[in-house]
Amino acid sequence: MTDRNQELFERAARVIPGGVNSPVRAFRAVGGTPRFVQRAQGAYFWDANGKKYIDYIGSWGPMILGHGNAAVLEAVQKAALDGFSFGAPTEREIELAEAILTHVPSMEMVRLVSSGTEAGMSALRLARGATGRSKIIKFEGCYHGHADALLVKAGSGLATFGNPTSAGVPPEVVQHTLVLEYNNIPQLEEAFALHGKELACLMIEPIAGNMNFVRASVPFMQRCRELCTQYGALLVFDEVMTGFRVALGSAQSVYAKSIPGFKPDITVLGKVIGGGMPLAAFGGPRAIMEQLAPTGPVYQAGTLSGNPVATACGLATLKEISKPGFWDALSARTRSLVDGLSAAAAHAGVPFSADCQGGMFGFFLLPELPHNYAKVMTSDSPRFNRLFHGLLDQGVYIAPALYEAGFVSAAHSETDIAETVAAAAAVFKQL
Ligand code: KE4
Repeated sequence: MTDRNQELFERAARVIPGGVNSPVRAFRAVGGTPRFVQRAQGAYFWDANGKKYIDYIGSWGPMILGHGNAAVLEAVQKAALDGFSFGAPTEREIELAEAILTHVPSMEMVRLVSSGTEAGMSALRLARGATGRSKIIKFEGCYHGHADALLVKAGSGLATFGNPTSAGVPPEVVQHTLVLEYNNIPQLEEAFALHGKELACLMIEPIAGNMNFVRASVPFMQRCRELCTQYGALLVFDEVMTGFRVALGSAQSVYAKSIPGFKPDITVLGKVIGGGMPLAAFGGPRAIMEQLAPTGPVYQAGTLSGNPVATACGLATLKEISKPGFWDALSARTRSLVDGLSAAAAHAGVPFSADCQGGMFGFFLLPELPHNYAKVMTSDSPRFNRLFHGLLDQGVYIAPALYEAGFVSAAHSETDIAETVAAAAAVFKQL
């Protein structure tokens, strides 16, 4: 039988670099042929051969309600009939902004944009504009979109500034970016002692979903907050992935439970707030946000910012996830998956550690949860790839890379979880 995924992949590669519009989709890390999605519904999608998969990517986070949620679909269809895009303000942008601010009290104002990269890039420019400083801190293993200044890997050591991770990024663009080790408090303190007064911001993924699933420890996060305050740098929370995904109040509400009064200065959001449509945002206190054009000197703009169809999708999504009981049910479902996988791995004698929060999870073929990038990368990559393909063959679709997180939606049933665990148990036995 002809494999339509393979046919489409070969055809795509003739006209689109690598056959994909975002590199991780090409299966380069795991090998094999990407599955071309024909359609999706609820917790599932069907590929070009008509094969059904239980979907644990959900567009890398946005599809928290599952695919084709009826209320969201109705809102999008209605909005589309009223017009696709105006380049002029609409009431629904206000409604979405108000909904976001309701659940993220650290923000008094928010600017809507079209992608997480755009939001992170703009937040960085805002932090630099608001402080008049150029230097920034990011952490190895955290990804904040592909803006030049953030495509940086660790330098040769502490206090040496980063080197570009991508061709096309001039060294002078990353000369102000200091890359530190996640969860390393002594190194953080040393960096602030050396550069604190020149730092515009520290940008961090509070739960690093781009290292699969690594939490910033509470003491580490507390020191990030204290040192930013002490030196006048802004704490920028990149919650593109964790925002409205790990909790209704996002990851910052999880840290506020352990650190009384905890708030970042700027928050970057995306994914869930667009419900699968191109929409992201960044926000913070009024005094910072009013530095943005047209009220302030920091320029930022976008043709499709606050797009009327995307805001309808996002607003309907936020409305659904704000309903009573939503988070208890989603968290329980995710926990059920993680516990089931852990038990299956233990039964098969496979080293395994996992963690989850709300509708986001991660697991490692390591006996203990790693706490930084170097540890994550000690994972047995070939073994992960065999697990990935073993699951894929059984119709379970997890991230095609060991450093990516996984996502459960409200549409995933306990039956889906049981089928997933059974599929994993079969693969663990021969891993
Ligand atoms: P986008 O520009 O892809 O919308 O967002 C960039 C971004 C920013 N910050 C964080 C914490 C993110 O996770 C992302 C994007 N996440 C990846 C998944 N690791 C998107 C998938 C992809 O690149 O295709």
